[in-house]
Amino acid sequence: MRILQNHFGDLKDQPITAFTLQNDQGMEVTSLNYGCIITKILVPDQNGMMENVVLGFDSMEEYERYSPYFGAVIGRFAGRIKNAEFELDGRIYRLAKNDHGNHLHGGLHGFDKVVWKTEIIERSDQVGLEFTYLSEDGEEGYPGNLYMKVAYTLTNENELIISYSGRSDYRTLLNVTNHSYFNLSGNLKRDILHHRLTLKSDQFLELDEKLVPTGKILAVDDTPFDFREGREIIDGVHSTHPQNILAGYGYDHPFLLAEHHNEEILLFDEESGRLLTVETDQPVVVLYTGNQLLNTFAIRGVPSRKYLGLCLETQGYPDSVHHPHFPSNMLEKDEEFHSVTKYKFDVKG
Ligand code: FUC
Repeated sequence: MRILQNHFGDLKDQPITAFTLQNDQGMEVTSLNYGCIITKILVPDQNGMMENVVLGFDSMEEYERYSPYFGAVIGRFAGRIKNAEFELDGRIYRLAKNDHGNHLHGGLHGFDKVVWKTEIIERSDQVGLEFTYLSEDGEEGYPGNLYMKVAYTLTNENELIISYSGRSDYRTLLNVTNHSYFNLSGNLKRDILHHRLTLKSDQFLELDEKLVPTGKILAVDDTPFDFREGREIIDGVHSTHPQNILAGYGYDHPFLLAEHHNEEILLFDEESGRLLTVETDQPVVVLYTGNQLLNTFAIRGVPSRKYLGLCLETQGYPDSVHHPHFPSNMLEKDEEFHSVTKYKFDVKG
């Protein structure tokens, strides 16, 4: 196993490095110290062909100009916060209104747009990176000096393990995720409409027309939101269910996970044979099927378009601070936040 380092570009005067983790099977994960962005994941198809299975760019300019959070770590708060404000200990905190009057993905300059300190970790059976960042009190409107750690670990079993930790010196909100857009066809040969998703989830959150949770928890039974036996993404695109239409013809929904670290999320592309298994301790996975992907740029030569990738954002409940019946994303002073999501790549004939 090994780790390679290359100069990727510059953010103003700061050099940005691309770190490539390689395991003994030839799997590779490349990520940047900018936003902890995963730019590439190379894994074999059923014929042993190594290809990239995530959306990403080869230059800083493209990330800065076009990226809708491709591969980045999202924080301090993944998803939307209604009206971009919340009350905590009698004080109103105002955040950036960067999404139709609401707050999205930590604001204008979230974890996805900052430079993280990086340390390399090399062990006999795994290689990894540890990213750290101090988000200062008041950054993007949030209280507390928040010390964050994100670790990416690659094993010889073709697993990428992402672990997040955080600690604040003041009560605050924290909800983090990774925003990789997967496309298992390999090098974006096809869109994701025929990817088959299986979820251990009986319920999902209803959204309003601005994609903020209404507070209602809906049952998946007899809807295109029932992935328990597996179904292709295209079902939600052709669906007349108002929730699919409102999401932009597809999915942009938080699913409540009924199990954890037990094959709760499976994504399969039959043509390549690639299977991705995601396991997490987070309560929710947001399935976003790239309904808002613009066609104004190209991704490594492939024109960007709707449904070219899909995100499986393991996280806490969006807008939880306005819904007392949702599990809270409050991080108490000096409390240690810790969470792990594992992405395992296999092939299936
Ligand atoms: C996802 C979605 C949003 C948004 C963004 C780029 O997390 O929930 O609707 O488009 O990513």
